Amino acid sequence: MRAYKAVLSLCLCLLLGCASAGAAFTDVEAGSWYESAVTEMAGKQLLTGYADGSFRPNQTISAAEFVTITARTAGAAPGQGQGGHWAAGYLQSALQGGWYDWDELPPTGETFDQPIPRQLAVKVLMKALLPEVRGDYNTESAKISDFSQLNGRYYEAVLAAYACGVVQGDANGAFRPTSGLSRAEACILIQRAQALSNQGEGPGQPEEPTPPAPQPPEPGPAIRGGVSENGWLQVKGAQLCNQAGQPVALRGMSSHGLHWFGQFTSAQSIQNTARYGANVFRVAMYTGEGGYLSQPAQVKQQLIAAADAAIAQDMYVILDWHILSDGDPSAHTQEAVAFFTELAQRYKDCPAVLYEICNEPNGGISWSGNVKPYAQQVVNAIRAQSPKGVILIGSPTWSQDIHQAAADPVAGENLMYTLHFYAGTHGQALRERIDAVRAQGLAVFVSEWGTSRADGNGGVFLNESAQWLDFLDQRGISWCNWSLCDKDETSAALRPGTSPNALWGLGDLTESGQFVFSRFDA
Ligand code: DCB
Repeated sequence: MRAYKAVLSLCLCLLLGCASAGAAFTDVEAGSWYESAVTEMAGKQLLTGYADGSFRPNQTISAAEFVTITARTAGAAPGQGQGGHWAAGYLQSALQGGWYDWDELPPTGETFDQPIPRQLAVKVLMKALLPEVRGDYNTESAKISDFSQLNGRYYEAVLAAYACGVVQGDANGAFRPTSGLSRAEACILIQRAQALSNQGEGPGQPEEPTPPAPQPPEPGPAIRGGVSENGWLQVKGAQLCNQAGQPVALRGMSSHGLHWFGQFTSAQSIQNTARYGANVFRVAMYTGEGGYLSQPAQVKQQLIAAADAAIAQDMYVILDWHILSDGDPSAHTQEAVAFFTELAQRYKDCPAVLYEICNEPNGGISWSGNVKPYAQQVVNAIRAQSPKGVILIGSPTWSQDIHQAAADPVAGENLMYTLHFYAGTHGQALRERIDAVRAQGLAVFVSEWGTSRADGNGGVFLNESAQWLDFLDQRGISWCNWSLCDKDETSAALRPGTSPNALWGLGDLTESGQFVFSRFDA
């Protein structure tokens, strides 16, 4: 059970060169931002994992779990709960202690197993551990970019939590009061509150309270649908599914050309994208245009570094053989076979990796004469190393001719076909084509789309883009947006001059970037 997690941690350890496993849970990575909090709290028996030995750090924490861990941390005794829920006793004592009100978590229990909203979690935490702390309205509310979303009954607790440093904003200064929080995030918050609460009680307390030590940036929302949650992907009929066979949709960014804008595949840039909710990153490695075919060793190293940075963020990652000016993939079959053999060997045990074998075939070529024979050879080469990694296959006319692939598909399992669109150029006709091929059982993955025209510029076409994304969301179709770079073109997500090595606020995102980043968590 959950063998893929052991495989993942092994794979991460190999990739990241970890010295030791270091954690008691099967899925708490040594050296992760939450490892010490989780391990320390488990050591004090404030929390336990699941029966299978996992902790599930990225899973959203329920009200029952959050209140129970907080109550144990505060040393509260369980009361007489009703209804037989495992946490009813602690919930009852929390209610009696005034940590929350009856209507926030009715004792009848119907919401005990629901995600606890962040504003309520912070109220419970502050009431339980730091009831005396207060924050100044003007000073603290100015730190919270979405303060207007906060329900007034949580002002006092949230302002206090900001004032003493228990809570810091996410990458764009937002608190997201009504969202949930992950189990790992909850541990960090509870641990910080406990540390401050112990300081307050300690003997010889200095007159001036010591300001909280500088903290690493607040982790963003748990990546919904990351690798630790979904494991190996599999294609069932027209639908991408997780290891357990449930439908899953990946949403994220494509890099621009690695050899031009490789700086935006840095660990910080990828982490920034993950913090806004993306669970997939596409590494676009141009083959022509001075890319891989001209400088293979260097560009391949860049691709591996980018892939490993995405894997470290619990993201899926697409290795994209980005043909464009070299429109006929079969012109470089040997190079592609050698490249994918090596990469599939490297990542054969890593459930995070997807292979995109020909970005956009174009020019005077055909599906059955050029693209399919190429695809069959590369698929066979990957399968010789990686029995089940998902493979994405392009089609003529810049990966729009999926109907030709549907009529004559490549042999093999876990194969998907890419459909690329640009909202300023492509619309209803391509959407209808997607529905038609899905009805024939073809699995479609939108591995590249833009809010611009097909040339990467013009617009920005946000209404058309929203129509497209609604269409994809309704069908559970995965997508990557073109592109994560600061080039002065409308499809770029970042404003010119954005640092690849700093946190990004909304002001760093272009009009396109703001729209796209708001749609990862559809
Ligand atoms: C695709 C390519 C991608 C290209 C975008 C936007 O091409 F996969 O590499 O990106 O769509 O055109 C653009 C960059 C520019 C760069 C240029 C050349 O945004 O900064 O200068 O690549 O490297 C498509 C997609 C669709 C169509 C045409 C192209 N179409 N195309 O439907 O006509 O001509 O590149």
